[in-house]
Amino acid sequence: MENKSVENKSMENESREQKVNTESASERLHSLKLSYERLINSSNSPQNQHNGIFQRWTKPVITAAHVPLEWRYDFNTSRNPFMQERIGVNATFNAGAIKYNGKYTLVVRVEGADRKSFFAVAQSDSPVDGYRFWSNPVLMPELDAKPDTNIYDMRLTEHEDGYIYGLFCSERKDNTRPDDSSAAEAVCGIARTKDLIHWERLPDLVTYSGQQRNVVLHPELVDGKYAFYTRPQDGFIDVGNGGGIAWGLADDICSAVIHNEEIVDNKHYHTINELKNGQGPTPIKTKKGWLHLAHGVRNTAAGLRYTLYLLLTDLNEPWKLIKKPAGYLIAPEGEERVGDVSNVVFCNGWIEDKGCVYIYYASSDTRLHVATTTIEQLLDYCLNTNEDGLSSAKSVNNILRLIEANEE
Ligand code: M1P
Repeated sequence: MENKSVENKSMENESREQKVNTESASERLHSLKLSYERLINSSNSPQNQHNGIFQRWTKPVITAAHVPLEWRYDFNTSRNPFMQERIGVNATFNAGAIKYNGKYTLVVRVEGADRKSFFAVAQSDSPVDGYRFWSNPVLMPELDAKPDTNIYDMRLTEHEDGYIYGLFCSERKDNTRPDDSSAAEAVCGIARTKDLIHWERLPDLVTYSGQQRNVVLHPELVDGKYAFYTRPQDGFIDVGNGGGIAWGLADDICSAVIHNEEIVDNKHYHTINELKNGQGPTPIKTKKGWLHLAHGVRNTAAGLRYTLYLLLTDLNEPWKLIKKPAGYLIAPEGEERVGDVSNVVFCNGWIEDKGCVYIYYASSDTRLHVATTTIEQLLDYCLNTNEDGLSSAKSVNNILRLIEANEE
């Protein structure tokens, strides 16, 4: 009797499992599609607390879950009876940004579960939510002689020559160290487009200062030349004796060579960019100078910490630093602190639109957020925040002066 009931139970379970399995493929697909649309259509809202300089928004604007289901699932239920994810996406972060055809447009770094990054365009009518990826990711043309292993972190520049340029990091195995399987070299890849669909790949930037990451094209010609923000560095991760955000000119964008790199903003002992720094997005032209967003990196017992900071450079001589507020503008906070590479905020895209500024920053190499501000607020911050006095005593003096002023 007991045996019979055990047998019945197991038959019941079996038939339930079969039902679950046959139903689940189509049901799962249906519910995946519903939750995907719910995610894309969900609205965002600003955080209540802010510092008067910028405002964070509550939800990330793009996450791995925003990547279209068609890129990840085989929708055919007989080929995919469990409706398994066939191609995994690990993260969506570090996006270039422009307003294109009236839409807020991001060229997102999508990183697969296989650790390969690629670019994909996501657009919205709203700067803060509703981002939807175009139907296909970008198939970036490769250079015949030097195919990329991994490409990432595109900076978009709408150049006065009429093209939209995408400068990005192209990473390849460092063949001078064949025995070290993690030895890599980073160079600046250059591509241009008019529609963000068809990309013309140009030769990689040539510099004579080691490896290059975080290279950005200035939007205007300077003395008839293409101007770049670079970051000379000795190794793939370590900048070594190099480092600092630099400036260099190239005669021709179709075979860009920079002979001299002049430092615009150096790394400095006991600051947020003690270890290294790098230009973020393309600078924004304002009445008071060029506004730059950059990242600064310092080492800690818990690993590297990446924060974002602002700079103002001269309107006519953009390589000359005129203001640099002390410390960071944005540091990783709350959930932003956790991810694939924790304690990181990174930004390579912002959009200025009628005086408003949308800062698309990624957290911990995992997801993309937005913070909102205005040109007026950012200039006020740049022009009226103390510069780093480089000692505790100078920092305390700044506080004492503020207390005194408040007593007047
Ligand atoms: O992991 C944090 C960042 O590290 C690199 O930036 P940098 O060259 O300044 O060290 C980049 O790989 C960047 O993509 C990444 O977010």
